[in-house]
Amino acid sequence: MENSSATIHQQEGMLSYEDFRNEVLKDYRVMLESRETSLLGRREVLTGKAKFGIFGDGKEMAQVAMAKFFRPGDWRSGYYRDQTFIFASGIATVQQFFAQLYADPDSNHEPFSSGRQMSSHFTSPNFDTRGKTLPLIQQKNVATDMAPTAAQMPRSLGLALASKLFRNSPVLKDQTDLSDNGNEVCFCTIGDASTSEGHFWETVNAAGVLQVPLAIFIWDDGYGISVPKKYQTTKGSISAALKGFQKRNDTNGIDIYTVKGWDYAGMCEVFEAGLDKIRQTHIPAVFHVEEITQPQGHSTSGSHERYKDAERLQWERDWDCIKKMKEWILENNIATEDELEVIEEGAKEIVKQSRSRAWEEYVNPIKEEVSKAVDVIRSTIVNDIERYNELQKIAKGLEMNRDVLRRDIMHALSLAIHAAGKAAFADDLINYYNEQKKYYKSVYNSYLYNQGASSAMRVEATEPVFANDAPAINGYEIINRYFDQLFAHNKQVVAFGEDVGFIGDVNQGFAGLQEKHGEYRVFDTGIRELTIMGQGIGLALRGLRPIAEIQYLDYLVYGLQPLTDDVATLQYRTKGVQHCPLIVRSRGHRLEGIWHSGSPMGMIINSLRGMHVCVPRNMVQAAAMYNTILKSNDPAIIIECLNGYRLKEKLPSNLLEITVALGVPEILKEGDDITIVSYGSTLRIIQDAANRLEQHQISCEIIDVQTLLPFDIHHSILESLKKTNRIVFVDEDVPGGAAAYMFNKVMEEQGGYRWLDVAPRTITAKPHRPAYGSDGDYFSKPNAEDIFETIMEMMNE
Ligand SMILES: Cc1ncc(C[n+]2csc(CCOP(=O)(O)OP(=O)(O)O)c2C)c(N)n1
Ligand SMILES: [Mg+2]
Repeated sequence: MENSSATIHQQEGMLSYEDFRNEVLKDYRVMLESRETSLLGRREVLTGKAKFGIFGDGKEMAQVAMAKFFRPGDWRSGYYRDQTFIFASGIATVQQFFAQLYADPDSNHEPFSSGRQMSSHFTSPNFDTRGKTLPLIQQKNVATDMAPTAAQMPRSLGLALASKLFRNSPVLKDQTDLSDNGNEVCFCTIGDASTSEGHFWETVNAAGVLQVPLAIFIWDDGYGISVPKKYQTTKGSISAALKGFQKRNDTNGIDIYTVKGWDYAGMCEVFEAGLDKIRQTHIPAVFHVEEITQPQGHSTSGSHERYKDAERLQWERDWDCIKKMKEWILENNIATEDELEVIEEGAKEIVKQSRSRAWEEYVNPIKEEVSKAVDVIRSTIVNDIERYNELQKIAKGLEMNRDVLRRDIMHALSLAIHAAGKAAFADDLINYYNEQKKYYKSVYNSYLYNQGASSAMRVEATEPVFANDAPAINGYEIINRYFDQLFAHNKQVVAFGEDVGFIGDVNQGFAGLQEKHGEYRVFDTGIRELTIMGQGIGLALRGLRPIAEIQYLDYLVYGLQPLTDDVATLQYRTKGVQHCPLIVRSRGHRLEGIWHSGSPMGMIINSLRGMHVCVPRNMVQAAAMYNTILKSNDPAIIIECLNGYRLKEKLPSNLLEITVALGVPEILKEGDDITIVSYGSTLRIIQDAANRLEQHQISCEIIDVQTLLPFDIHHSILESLKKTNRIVFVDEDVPGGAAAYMFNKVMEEQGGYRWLDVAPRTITAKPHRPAYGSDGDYFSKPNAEDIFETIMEMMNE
């Protein structure tokens, strides 16, 4: 230890001793403020002022050390223990931390999630209000946090990969607002126990293969809640377990460093050298930070005395990083005990004040809303003394409630409306209730989707134009020509996935395009759907326009977690602050057998609220959907028809201009007797059935919904139903899946039940997976006979 101050002094290079000393004392202060935040934060929960707390106590020293090397342009993708790093980097104030702990919905107080996320979930904006990327190179960036363990891993890979593309892709050289020649490092943090997740291993492997500037910091406090390392990690040490990934001179791989979470000088030294190397070489690294403590246990939900023995608890007290920092400062004569005491007292005071300000700012608006509601209730005029007394009682109850929340206001107003009864002059009361309802809706229910200028909902339809001699070519050739033009036109676009690069995807959509547009624009990945999605998320957050491919829709399940937890919730959980314009490309519905015919659309639309779900029936329509999404900053999944690549389609002459308006169905065939609602491959089978029905004088109106999310926003299906009075919803999902969703939309949301002459139906696939072979397909998926017979039955009812 004796030489440590000399080492750090040297390593700080140009720093004068005074600067060095100030730097150390500043770090000590930030550590103390952060610790005090954790201590007071826990108290706020235990006294009922906040609902749940999770804090970064014990990890302070490692994080002030790491933050020294976090530069503008860099990205952090971490988890809920990183408050100290965030404070040290100037991304959040202690007051904002408390505002989040209280769930303050005002974005001026809590700019990361507007009270929607629990404590320690930070965010930086990446697009401006007009939808243009911000100069990300000038700010310290944070991919907004998530609670699922290791969920930050897949996107970390993409955030780091972006640097590699910016450094190597010739077309991106001029993107100097987004990258400084790929010098940006992604700082990823993870707990020791969360390294047990597959996400961690898939990411580390991919980073070792790709050679991207990813720095993974593992906070090793020995536990995942109560479960110790011996049940989590082979050999009880993640750095030992990772040994085979270690890079040698003649291989790719990762660098591995181990440091101690109480050794300030040691960590500063290793982090500085390690991060410099990552920045320069793009060789990823793991920093295994061992011997970290957790003074208050995992969260406010329990106490760690339940699972740590006396010896461990004593060890945690002895090796607490704040105690160690103080000892080190004193041993090295950097400051005196008295000087440190001043810093300690100052830190406590600052946190106390920040907490009080955050609380005041949080409760004052609620108090005002309460007093307004009380006034409105009190001033409601009723003729009946009983009703009058009841209203006064409700008002008083609300006024006297010391832990009042907004839900109590709504409850009181609702009680008051009913107490006032119909005869009263209760208009003001009712109006106020409705106004507040609307206001709270904007507070708590807005921004599931982009509400700004860059929303895909603003894109209008542009129809394809066909020249007189337009050739009819295979579907895969249409999409191939489209992608070719797209790469030439939009340099932010990159496409990748299994077999996407060299052979140009299994159905040749990208055939020849790697050769033509370069290996940094169209490229292969390993078989790793989870991190293919993560790759796409990270690239999109950094301002690129990734098309990330899932080879078959059946395998989306492997990559679904980052889509449902990260992409789909992104707008909502940041209240529109962060955008992730990712396009997931896949292909599905019918072809062959149990894992190549899937159409799990119910699963998709239920798990991906917050993304657009586009279901083209052919490749011209698919191209139009890519264009629509690319004109916006919204994420989407576009599911092409597996059996559509070899069907002939006429080639439009305006492939790059065509667009689809999302949520606007297309009437494929007009008819009078029955409305058939569907999408994708099934439409071709419906056409066959409709032709046969036509011979029985039954006229079918066939509607392609085009997109499932959003769904028929102008209620055009209802208009059709008003004409036909009969409706059937057809798709290839299981019973109760997406067809039931469409049914619900039209019957309940559009009020379609009022226009029915016969019971509406859904025709779906069987509940089992589809059997192999053409007969397997016929008897597993809806077929023309099913549709014909169901409709005949409906006509005879
Ligand atoms: C996917 C998932 N599984 C379980 C949980 C519940 N959970 C939250 S934190 C945690 C332990 C994480 O331990 P570790 O990674 O060591 O981080 P630490 O909290 O110790 O810093 C668990 C099991 C979760 N959030 N996400
Ligand atoms: Mg842990």
